[in-house]
Amino acid sequence: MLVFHNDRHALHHGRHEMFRGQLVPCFEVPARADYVLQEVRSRGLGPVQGAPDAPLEVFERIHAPRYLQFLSTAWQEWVALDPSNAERDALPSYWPIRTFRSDVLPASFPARMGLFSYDAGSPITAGTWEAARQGASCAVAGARSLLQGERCAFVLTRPPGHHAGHDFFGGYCFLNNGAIAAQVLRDGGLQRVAVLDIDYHHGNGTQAIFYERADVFFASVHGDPHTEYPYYLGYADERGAGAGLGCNLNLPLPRGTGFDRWRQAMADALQAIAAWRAEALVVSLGLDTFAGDPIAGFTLAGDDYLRIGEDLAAAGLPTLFVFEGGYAVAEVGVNAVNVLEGFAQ
Ligand code: SP5
Ligand code: ZN
Repeated sequence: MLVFHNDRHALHHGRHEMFRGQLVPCFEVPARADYVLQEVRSRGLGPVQGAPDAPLEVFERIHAPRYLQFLSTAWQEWVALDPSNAERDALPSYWPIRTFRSDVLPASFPARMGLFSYDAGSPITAGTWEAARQGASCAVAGARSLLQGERCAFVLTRPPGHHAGHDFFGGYCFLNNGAIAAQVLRDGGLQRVAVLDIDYHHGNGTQAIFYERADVFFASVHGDPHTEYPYYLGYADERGAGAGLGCNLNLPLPRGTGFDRWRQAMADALQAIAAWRAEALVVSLGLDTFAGDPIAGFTLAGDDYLRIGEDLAAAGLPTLFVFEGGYAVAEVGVNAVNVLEGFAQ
């Protein structure tokens, strides 16, 4: 399996996120991707390559130009507020929720931080833009490899992507790598592309991006948002809108769910994707469904990830895997490569 590795991922290295009124060390750390790369290499999954910088126009197929402009200069603006800010990550403090305007673009940098985000857990650091841009370029390259006839490829990048929307960051995500890949597949000539999100957390960004579209099907198996992040999206009654009605499938499961029930939910999602006649599959591959994950609540075991890979292979579609969450750092490499090896065998 081809592996597209973001060799600039460590430039995004958040120090703290807000949790219960305190700044706590970030869960989404560079070591996550390093463990996955180490496991890819030691098990000989396939050749590891980088990717050429994709032009911003490719990202603008998914993200708003003014959002990309903001991200590209956010760190410089943060430091310009006060030179001592260079020692701290940038986090938002204000958000324009109901009754505020979201069409304005305040000159104030903190005001724009809130305009373009939805939580206080996703710090912007000196290298966030560089890392995110290179990761999205890997997603573009991975999608193009499928267009050229590869059966499967793996985009090994962080920061993750599935919580990032058309014009917002959150959930440790800045550019929606999976959505960008799906769009590259569409623009490369495929008519019907499915995104299957198996991260513990609902992929609210991806869902929102494609919610009114009939050409990209979004299916997600995740912790029930009644109790689990991101709380405000991911319910079973969200089925798409307008032309996209029927092209969105959410399968929320209660905290504590084990592999048998989880596996049946993924089978249901794959069944819907097959019935919809998808031509290619993008898998948002989160490993935070693992029993040992520090911020999630399912109870999957290491070997279960081999079965997941086998089940995905049985769907018989060209498949692009995109790395998302998974915070049991020492195990995330084995679990990720179990899926990929299960698929490739
Ligand atoms: C890509 C991805 O998996 N993003 C997840 C973002 C979750 N952010 C909220 C984390 C809530 C932390 N709860 C900590 C419980 C510690 N015992
Ligand atoms: Zn997650």
